[in-house]
Amino acid sequence: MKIGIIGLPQTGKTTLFGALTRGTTQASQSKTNLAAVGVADTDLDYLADVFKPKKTTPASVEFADVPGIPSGQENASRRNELLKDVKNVEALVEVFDAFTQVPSATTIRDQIENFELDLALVDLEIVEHRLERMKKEKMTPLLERERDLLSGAQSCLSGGKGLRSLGLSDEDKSLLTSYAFITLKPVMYVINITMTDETAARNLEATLTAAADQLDATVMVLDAKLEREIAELPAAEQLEFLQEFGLSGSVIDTFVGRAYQLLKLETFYTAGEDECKAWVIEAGTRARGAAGKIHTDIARGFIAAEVISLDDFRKAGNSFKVAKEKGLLRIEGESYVVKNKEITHFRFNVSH
Ligand SMILES: Nc1nc2c(ncn2[C@@H]2O[C@H](COP(=O)(O)OP(=O)(O)O)[C@@H](O)[C@H]2O)c(=O)[nH]1
Ligand SMILES: [Mg+2]
Repeated sequence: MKIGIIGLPQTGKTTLFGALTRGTTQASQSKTNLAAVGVADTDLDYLADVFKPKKTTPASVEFADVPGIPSGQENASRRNELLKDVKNVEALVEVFDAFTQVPSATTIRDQIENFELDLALVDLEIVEHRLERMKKEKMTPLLERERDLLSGAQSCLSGGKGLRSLGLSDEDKSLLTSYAFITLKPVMYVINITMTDETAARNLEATLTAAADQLDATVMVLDAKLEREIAELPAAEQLEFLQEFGLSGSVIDTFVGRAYQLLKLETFYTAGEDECKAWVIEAGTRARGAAGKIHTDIARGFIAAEVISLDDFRKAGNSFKVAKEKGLLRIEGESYVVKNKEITHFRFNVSH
């Protein structure tokens, strides 16, 4: 599960990437940087507190920090080249410079519109190329449906709007999957400010969020430079630093959590003395599929899933034994749809 960090040059992408990786990665400005970042999770912390395992493994999201994407017609080929690196990402973080000037909601909205326009042109080229070729093809009902969708996409994109704004159904989106349209990917707009006043920043975020009337879009206002400085400090000095600036805390954990939500992912836990681990699944995954995340053998030899919600686990005094006695631990079959944040253990048998 990968998220691409993109934007114009010099907007703070690599600085944000540095904050995400706590400065542990030597980041390049000319090549795409990659790193997996753990998702902070108080429920996993809770389980680790109960079981005191040897190892605790959070869910993680991979971030790709792509070199700056230049604007303007003359840069079209460079833009296409760089955007190849985000073809295979599931969501985008688009970073905007709001630190060189005092940010206003209007100027930020203009920046977002201009950048989206550049991206829309990239998608438009793909759409027009395909529509042209389709003219020579023999039509089937499915191809006709696809052509109609592409025609709709063409008008949307020529109007300078991203495909997100069409609010396509999941079914229509899946017909378009192979095109990997950039403006159809869920997006988080990061407004990179110089943090002076937290309340003002949160207000700006609320204003921009209300204006982001598109589906699959969310807004976060943060100070990438400050976040990186905090991330690189030893834990003991972080609090002191924050107090000095009159700030309540880092927002990097919130950022990663919101990015995870953007991917529409869910989590189930396995918990024990050896390891407490958060496993990542797509919403709607069934028990056998979830088992396969752990090991293909467990999916193959699947017998049953023992499932309990975190709430019920707490009610049972953090004990699987008590939970079983109280009937709170459920036994589910392979087609059970695993719910977000359940503790799930699998019974399996692999005989050859
Ligand atoms: N004042 C200020 N400067 C920033 C901020 N974020 C990035 N910069 C500076 O802007 C320049 C470009 O940042 P960088 O992260 O390399 O941009 P990129 O080209 O988008 O990767 C660097 O000199 C950063 O120190 C910020 O939030 N505030
Ligand atoms: Mg960079």
